[in-house]
Amino acid sequence: MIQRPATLLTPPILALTLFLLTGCGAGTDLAQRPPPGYVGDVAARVSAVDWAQARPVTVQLDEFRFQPDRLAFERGTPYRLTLENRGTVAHTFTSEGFFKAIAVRRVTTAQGAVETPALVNLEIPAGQADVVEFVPVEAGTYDLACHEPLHSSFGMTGTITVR
Ligand SMILES: [Cu+2]
Repeated sequence: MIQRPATLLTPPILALTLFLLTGCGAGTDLAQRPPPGYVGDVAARVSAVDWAQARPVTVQLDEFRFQPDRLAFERGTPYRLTLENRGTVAHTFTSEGFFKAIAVRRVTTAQGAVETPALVNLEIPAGQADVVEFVPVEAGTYDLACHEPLHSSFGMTGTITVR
């Protein structure tokens, strides 16, 4: 059966559009105990580096891209990663592989700071910024994506390399 263009205006599609615009994403999820597969000894790893030397990196998020969308980090170097949502809806910074490859010292959001969490997901509300202080541990190349509905299919993807 051939779908006519008029079906694009049916209520389910309108509901989906509202869902997209209001950004009902996965939400920020910071685990206080590392799930399986995450880096261990996080407290020891983050205390082994000089945070006064942390390198600042900023990624801007908007509809529908990460800028820059290719990130590279070096093992053993402390970073202070600022994720700025300059868009008009919530976006996530999600990379399961990368999150499992780093030791996180602290995540600071509008709700406050969380010490040594395991990152499961980061959702940044429109107009806000999260700051992630971390040390890369495992080398690899990891996929980055926004997990808000359909955003990755609109091109909101990237790559993170740890050397
Ligand atoms: Cu997004």
